[in-house]
Amino acid sequence: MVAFASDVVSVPHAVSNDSARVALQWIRKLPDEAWQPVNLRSKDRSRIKFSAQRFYGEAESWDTRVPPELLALGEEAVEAARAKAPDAPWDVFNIDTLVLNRYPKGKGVGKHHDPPKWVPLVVGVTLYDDPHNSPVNAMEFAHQRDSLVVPTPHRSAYAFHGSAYWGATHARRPCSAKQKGNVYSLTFRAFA
Ligand SMILES: O=C(O)CCC(=O)C(=O)O
Repeated sequence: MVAFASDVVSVPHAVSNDSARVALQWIRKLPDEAWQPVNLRSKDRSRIKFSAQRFYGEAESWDTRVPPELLALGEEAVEAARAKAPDAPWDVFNIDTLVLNRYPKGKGVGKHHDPPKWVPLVVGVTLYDDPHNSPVNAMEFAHQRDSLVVPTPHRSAYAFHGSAYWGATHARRPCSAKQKGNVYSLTFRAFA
């Protein structure tokens, strides 16, 4: 048994088809300039952050609040994840930050820890432009020799907290070359 596995949950169908459709429509309307590199070393314009707090990369154009259309999606996923992980710190998890990543085929995010000063709980929703014609992507959590791969189909959510937040790294596995359109990840967080 992987040591931190009890602090990671996966929820298939965490958000409804309607919620996914509304969120995807909203995301696709964003102007291309809104997408910015993850950090100064990156060339890919793949990230938008909605928060009053600093969280890795910053851009002038980014909003300081989570838009209501996407907050609704986060709250739906929180309810679904909470039912599966009642011991996570939900009582202090007042969503104030959304990190939105878009992954074209072949792209992912390398392993990293999230910064301190945040509630040690992340809820991530994954949406696909073309879920019927794209292989399922995955998140990977790792600590020393232990690793846990969590498939992330369309409309699924994952949540990680506690030892999986502090001890393990997380990464988005590179998306398949066969993927059609983008995969989007919406990670909801709360500043401590
Ligand atoms: O793709 C994901 O769901 C995770 C993204 C992530 O870890 C990050 O943006 O720091």
